[in-house]
Amino acid sequence: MAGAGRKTVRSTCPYCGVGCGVLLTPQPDGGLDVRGDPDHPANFGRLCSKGSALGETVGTGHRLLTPRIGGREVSWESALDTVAERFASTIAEHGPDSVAFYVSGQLLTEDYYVANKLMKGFIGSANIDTNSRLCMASTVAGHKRAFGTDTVPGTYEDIEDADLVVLVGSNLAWCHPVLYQRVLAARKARGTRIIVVDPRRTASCDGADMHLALEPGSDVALFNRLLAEIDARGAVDADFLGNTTGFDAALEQARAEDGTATGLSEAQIAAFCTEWIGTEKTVTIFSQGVNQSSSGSDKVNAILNCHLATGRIGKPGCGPLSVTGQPNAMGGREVGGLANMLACHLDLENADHRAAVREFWAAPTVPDAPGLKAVDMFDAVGEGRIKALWIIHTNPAVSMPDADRVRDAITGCDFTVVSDITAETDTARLADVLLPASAWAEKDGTVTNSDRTISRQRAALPAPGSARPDWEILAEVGRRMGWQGAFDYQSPAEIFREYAALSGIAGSFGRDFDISGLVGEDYDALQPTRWPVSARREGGRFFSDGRFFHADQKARLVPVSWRPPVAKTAPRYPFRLNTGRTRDQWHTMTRTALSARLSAHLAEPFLEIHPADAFAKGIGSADLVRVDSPQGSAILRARITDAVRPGQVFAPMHWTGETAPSARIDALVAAVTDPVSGQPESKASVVNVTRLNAAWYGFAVSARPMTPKAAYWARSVTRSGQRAELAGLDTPQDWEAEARALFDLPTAELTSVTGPGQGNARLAFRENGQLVAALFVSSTPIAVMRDYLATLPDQPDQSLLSGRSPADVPDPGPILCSCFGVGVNTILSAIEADGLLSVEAIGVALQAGTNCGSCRPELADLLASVQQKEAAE
Ligand SMILES: Nc1nc2c(c(=O)[nH]1)N[C@H]1C(S)=C(S)[C@@H](COP(=O)(O)OP(=O)(O)OC[C@H]3O[C@@H](n4cnc5c(=O)[nH]c(N)nc54)[C@H](O)[C@@H]3O)O[C@H]1N2
Ligand SMILES: Nc1nc2c(c(=O)[nH]1)N[C@H]1C(S)=C(S)[C@@H](COP(=O)(O)OP(=O)(O)OC[C@H]3O[C@@H](n4cnc5c(=O)[nH]c(N)nc54)[C@H](O)[C@@H]3O)O[C@H]1N2
Ligand code: SF4
Ligand SMILES: [Mo]
Repeated sequence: MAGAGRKTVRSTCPYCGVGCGVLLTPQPDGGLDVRGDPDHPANFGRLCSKGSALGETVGTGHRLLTPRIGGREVSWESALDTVAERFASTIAEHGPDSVAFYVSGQLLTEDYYVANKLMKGFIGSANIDTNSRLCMASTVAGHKRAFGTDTVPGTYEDIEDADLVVLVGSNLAWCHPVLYQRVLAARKARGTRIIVVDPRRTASCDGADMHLALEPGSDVALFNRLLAEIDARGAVDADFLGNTTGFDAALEQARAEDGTATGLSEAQIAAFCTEWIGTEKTVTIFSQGVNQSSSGSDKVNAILNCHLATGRIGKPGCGPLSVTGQPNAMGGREVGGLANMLACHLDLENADHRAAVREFWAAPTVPDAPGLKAVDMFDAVGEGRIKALWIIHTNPAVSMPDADRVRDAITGCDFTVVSDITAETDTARLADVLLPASAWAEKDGTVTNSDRTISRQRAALPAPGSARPDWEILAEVGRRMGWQGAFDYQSPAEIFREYAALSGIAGSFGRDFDISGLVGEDYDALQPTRWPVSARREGGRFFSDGRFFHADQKARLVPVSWRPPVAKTAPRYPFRLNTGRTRDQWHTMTRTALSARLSAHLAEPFLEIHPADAFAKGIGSADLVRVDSPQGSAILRARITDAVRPGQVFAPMHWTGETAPSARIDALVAAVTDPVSGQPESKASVVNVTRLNAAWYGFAVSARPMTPKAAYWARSVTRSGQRAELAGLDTPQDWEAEARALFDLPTAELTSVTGPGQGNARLAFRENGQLVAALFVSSTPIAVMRDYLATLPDQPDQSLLSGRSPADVPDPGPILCSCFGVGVNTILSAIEADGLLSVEAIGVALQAGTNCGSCRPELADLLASVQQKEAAE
């Protein structure tokens, strides 16, 4: 509870683009109490598992506290001078295009604004790109082609008014959980139907009426069929078509295809078209299954074409809705964070726009050509064309495609600066200069969520050490490079006001993004506000007047045709590799992996593979597999499941050199991009999968951090320390020496049981009589009660060496409900023993699923599997 006298601060969750409001109350012990803000229009008090666990991630143990040069701690003066001097001398010698910034959709708008102003206005290059290139670029390109600007037409409220929600390439249940809860609430209130279009069966399918497991990359073929059917069934809105051009060409192109590329049956396609065409109030939500594709922009336009042809846009309860990934992915688009945009949705290629921005900034120059997009930028770094690089709030050595090559490029760069909150990331370890940034709970600014709502982020905790907010670090460097006046900011409020004023100029050019109405607003008290906010208009939906942002005010239907993914499967690489997210981890895990609760959901990197493929490859259920692509290889745990189709495999994107070095999945992803947006095809690489012939498998728990060195390892935190999965290709001669090195326990007291073979051993270490670490090894994948053991040393340890829980402590199994720590085994036995028939009944009996609700789809799945099993018996 909020401590007496402690001030509660209203802020925003720093994870996904739903943009939930949070109430933050600092605790006497330095911790933070985090609640959902009941008054925030995105979540009305709800939080998902990640938001609920935010309080567990604000510790300072892992934080970078002081600037470093070459690994040595230095003063801010020295670090900032070095950065400014090196950038200035590189520019003097090699020109402005020899430097680059690579930034992030998690930066606050004010940070982003300063970075963009520094690069585009003062350094005079457009070489600033962002991880949003890997995320939202195809949507931006699709929106601009169709609407003339990057405008999200609808709002979250449209979901509540919809009769049909189509999720295309979106695992909303895991990636935008609070929005998914809003979809489910609509379903309960008005019977809204849900269709999921995804090659893989996901948690979002559990509540769905229809799941179309289309061929990877074939969305254009599906929506082209839909467009042809819309016409054939007389569903075109002829009046609305008057607000558009390009219908005939788009239709002709659509008709040239028959939908076979989707791999779906005629009956499935017909059923989909009937639902879609027959339901006026349809919202099509799309995300990375659409964007992260070599035909991503075309996929976006194929969807927009159908909404434009039926006039289902700009009206309550219908429209296309691209859900943004990062908390400020939308703000980054507004502020011009991409290499081919100017601030406030102004166009870099437009001379009038450039002149206006230049005058407003009193800038020496504004480049007239787009800068390098992410993949090209790191190519240029690798080739030595970029000689000074500043990476802010992103971890490209893990998250970029062809990640080993990107890692090598950064390593080889003459001068790399990294701003991060921790030194323990794959990218930060490569920096020449490392700058400590304040984290979300320590800084002030604004973010924009998926439905254009701008919310304040407010500081609730002091920044540890000498960490400083990103905008301030950037402004310091700008001043040191000689532009005192332009970067003389004292507060984020000042930056926001300047930005809002610039947007007024954009508004006068007829651009959509205009928040000039907020110039005089009290920044500290700013309430969640949906843009635009100007004398011309406020909030609401766009396009209800049928007017768009092309010069003729008409929208464009864009003729598109299906193209398969660029990488082709072949006998050497017979599987299609899909990648994405899990429920409780955020990207490269630098924050979510600090929470024992979140880490318990899926504690290891894995590869989903179909049972038939696993059988054919001789892969058993707990086996490790080696995954090879033309770019790189990985070792992952096999998860045999028919959620993926034969010939396809899926792996999460989260694990890193810090958490599981053999599982950096982007090392396997080819750096092919969409020709229009430059967005990488992160979901359609080709790989081979083989069973890993490990000599030994291990499981370790320790009260302290471990330093594993095996061919395969994955570590995660537990309530009382760390746990790790291990496997090696050669059996060590001396298990005791191995274990002492792993645990860094040279002298602790040892109890050990060594099995008959070299590959079997159980070792437990004590200090002062207290159990501090244990290692279990076996020549086959081992079945120990991991979740029980992970509670060490909280638990009595008499049965530790047996690897089983004592009779009176049942093994809860893998944790499903992270809020209340309820495991699969506990739920299964309650379902069976108490005859629970619904997710609600499980909630009443065990509390599972009753807080954030993120695990409700998995609970439903578990119930269904028990019911199926019972039906079969
Ligand atoms: N828990 C969690 N939530 C997050 C994040 C996180 O890291 N963790 N990250 C946030 C960010 S930045 C983003 S961008 C969003 C992403 O949110 P989502 O896009 O929902 O997440 P992904 O898992 O990347 O991909 C979505 C789905 O696309 C499917 N897919 C793959 N290929 C195709 C295809 O060709 N067609 C179609 N139709 N589908 C395909 C995949 O099987 C996958 O289920 O999530 C945000 N929310
Ligand atoms: N294979 C595959 N690859 C993908 C994707 C995929 O689906 N599949 N998805 C792509 C997408 S959509 C995205 S958005 C990217 C995400 O990929 P990244 O952006 O690389 O991942 P994050 O872990 O979010 O990195 C954020 C970094 O910022 C640091 N940080 C946290 N707070 C602050 C702060 O306040 N200031 C500063 N300066 N640093 C801070 C964190 O410690 C962390 O190192 O991954 C992309 N890569
Ligand atoms: S849905 Fe979850 S991760 Fe996304 S903003 Fe809300 S609480 Fe944060
Ligand atoms: Mo993203």
